[in-house]
Amino acid sequence: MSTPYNFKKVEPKWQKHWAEQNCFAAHDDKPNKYYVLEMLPYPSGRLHMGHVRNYVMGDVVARSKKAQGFNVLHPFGWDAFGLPAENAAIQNKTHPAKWTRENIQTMKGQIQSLGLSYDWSRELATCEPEYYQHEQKMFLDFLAKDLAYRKESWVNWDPIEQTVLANEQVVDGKGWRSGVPVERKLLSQWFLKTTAFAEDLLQSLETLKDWPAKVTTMQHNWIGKSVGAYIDFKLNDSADSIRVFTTRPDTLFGASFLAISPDHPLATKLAKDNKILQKFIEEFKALGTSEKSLQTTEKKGFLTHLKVASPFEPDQLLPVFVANYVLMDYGTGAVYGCPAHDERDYEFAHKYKLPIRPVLSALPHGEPLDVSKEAYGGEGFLCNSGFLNGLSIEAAKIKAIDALQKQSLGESTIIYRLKDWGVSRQRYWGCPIPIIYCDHCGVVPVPADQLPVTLPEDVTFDKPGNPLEHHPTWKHTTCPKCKGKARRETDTFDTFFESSWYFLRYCSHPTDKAFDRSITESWMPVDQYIGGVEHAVMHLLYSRFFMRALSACGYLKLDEPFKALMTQGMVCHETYRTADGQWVYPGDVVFKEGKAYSTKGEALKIGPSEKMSKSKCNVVDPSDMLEAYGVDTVRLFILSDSPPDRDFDWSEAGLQGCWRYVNKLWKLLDEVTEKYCGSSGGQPSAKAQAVEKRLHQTILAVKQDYEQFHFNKAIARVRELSNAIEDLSLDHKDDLAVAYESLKVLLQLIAPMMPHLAEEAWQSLYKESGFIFDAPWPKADPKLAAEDKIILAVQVNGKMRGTLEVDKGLTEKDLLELALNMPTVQGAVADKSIRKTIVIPNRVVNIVV
Ligand code: ANZ
Ligand code: ZN
Repeated sequence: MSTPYNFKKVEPKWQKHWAEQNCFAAHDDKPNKYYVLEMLPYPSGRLHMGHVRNYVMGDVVARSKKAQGFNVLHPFGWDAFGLPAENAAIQNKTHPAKWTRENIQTMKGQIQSLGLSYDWSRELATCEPEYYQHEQKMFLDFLAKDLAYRKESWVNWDPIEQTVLANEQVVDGKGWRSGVPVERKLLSQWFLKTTAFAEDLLQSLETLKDWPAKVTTMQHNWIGKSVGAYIDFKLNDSADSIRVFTTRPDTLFGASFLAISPDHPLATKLAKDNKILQKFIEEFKALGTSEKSLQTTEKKGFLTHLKVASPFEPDQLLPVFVANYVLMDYGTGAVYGCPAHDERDYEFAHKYKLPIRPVLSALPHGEPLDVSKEAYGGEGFLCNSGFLNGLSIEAAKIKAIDALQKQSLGESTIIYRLKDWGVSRQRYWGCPIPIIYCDHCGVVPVPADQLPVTLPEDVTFDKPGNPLEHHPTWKHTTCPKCKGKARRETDTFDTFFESSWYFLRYCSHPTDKAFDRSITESWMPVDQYIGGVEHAVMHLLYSRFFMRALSACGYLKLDEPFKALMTQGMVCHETYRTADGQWVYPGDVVFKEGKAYSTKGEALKIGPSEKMSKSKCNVVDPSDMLEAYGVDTVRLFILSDSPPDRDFDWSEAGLQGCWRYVNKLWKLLDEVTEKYCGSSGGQPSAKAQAVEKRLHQTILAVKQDYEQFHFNKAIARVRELSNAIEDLSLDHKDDLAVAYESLKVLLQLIAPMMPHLAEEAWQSLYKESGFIFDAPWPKADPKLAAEDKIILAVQVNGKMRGTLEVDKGLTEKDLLELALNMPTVQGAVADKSIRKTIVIPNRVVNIVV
């Protein structure tokens, strides 16, 4: 009697055993280390399918490495600080800490039900002082090494919320929650000096061979190296000059104006006694700080009374504008405009009727290019440019810079688009910045022996702004230096601070320091990191910066935190809408003859598959699926459909297909193991021998599939193999033996993906005493795996005339004879004489007549 697969019993059973036996503990003291990590989640309170996909992939890597004998570190933790907890506090009147800790408990339960092979003894939550105290120390060390500093900077300020908004939180110039126009405000903020490592962060991208090219390209562009020059334009009415940054010093003879940013100190100075300029600057400030909003708004300028001399033609006086397209925090906040060869300058020059002078021609000493319709930004040779005439752009750049340097009017330089990282947030639910302000001593870091600076628990959220600021006592303290009255910094760190080093603490988590250097160095770098491509720049770049900064402070010696990176695609689902546009959840849709209806019978419109999101109701709750189908079916489905880096379409039909397979496989296992009563030592049928061959080929291929994240291919191969086994006659004693042995190996191959079913079959059906992942990984016999037939192309005079399937190892003479026997070949050769034959082993026989 066969027993149906009862996932409701089997899955919790093995999860319990694995946990009790501490199966997934990583061993600091053992060799053969392998570190696999998924990006740590924010504890929002509910697990979604994106999480499931991410963690299941990581688990397959971890389990397959463990089964192959590696000492695997696979930890888990929570990115527990952040704004949603504060919003929840305001809405539901719960404390952020309580809300966060409860969410962690719920989500942990959900994650554990997925049967993931985590070493839970290393779990961490970034909101706990035992974690964040160490980053306060890191900050002090960064300060001492000049890798952290304070400066005034422009921020998006929400006047209602009384807080700084990130660019993404400004929607159409308004605060995302308050809906009132955002102001630009100059605020004193703490920065980490990411730019100190700009060149290294850029160059080292070359070493990240196992990162997706799209991610390294994004970092490359984000760092944005520009080679160019600073040029000083002398003011005609004073000894001062205005310094600009340009990448095109070759076009200097085409300059027709100078433009400075509305945030430029000179603009501020001029605005002091100019109401119109004041208004111009205010309008600009209303734009917000995002680069995008600055690029898309119409270019506008304010003409000042100032004039500057063109460096190579001092008699040429150029007007100076304050222009809204010049950013203060790039280069020097000032540019010279060359309308003929720069699009933005062209638009500006048209508007303000400024000269457009082409200085490039197609050929050396040729006619100037036509710029009557648009700017020309391409290659060419200099003209209208005095001593630069006839030179290529590259040669002219060098010569121009040389001349500028000689006259002390400029110098060559390299600048980066990368900015220092502003880490101050006016928030409660974050790590307090360990700084004290004293009227006598100024800015005083909290001494290391007074750390941690912990968050007060008794805070209220009834007023806008930062609760730490409103707290009656917390910010009042004494100055560590003069012991006088002083104030604490009430800003907290950007939460990317926590996620920049958490992977170090998983390796070792002493109480007195962030991590134990030698243990952490023995695990790092992370061998395989897995997460969303949305972190291509911020998180992944900040982490790379942190390794360099921590190395500079003597914490460890390491540049790159993540050796290999895999960015998984999104989980998508069709959308459903009623005639009046209401979204409908997939669970409330009934299908009849391919058409969708609501449970009330209303016809629905089926929309394309899109990323699962609550706003479109196209989400499927993992808990419902686990409840209905069990973990292994969900795992199998989420791995089987598409390559991991692509988007994945969730469908009930696909899931049911996997459900049927799980049951079919179990039935086969059950039957084979029940019937099997030892091998008779006889000869298996040809069919069974073919199964053996396929088995060895599958062993070889699946190992590679795991290495290359081709889980979908691995599943397809295993399914083919099990189909072939199912096809054998179990009444044939020797074939039954083949089925028995092959299925056992198949279990090992599929165990990383379907761990519960595999474990149950291994121990309950095959009566093995150890865990399946502790058994030696199956080895393929290359001789058995090798195909003994090969297929050759047969050509006459290079033209394809057919193929030959032949045994391996035939001689050239044999092959030729076989080829000449082919009717198509005989037709092509006819009565011509054979002049030459070319045989490329295992590939081609070519007959030349
Ligand atoms: C003169 C010029 C002539 C320029 C020409 C371009 C073409 P990337 O490659 O991004 O570094 N620029 C410099 N600082 C700026 C700022 N703060 N805000 C807006 N634009 C700024 O671009 C460098 C070019 O962007 C610089 O070279 C400058 O315009 C402009 F035919 O100088 B160029
Ligand atoms: Zn003091």
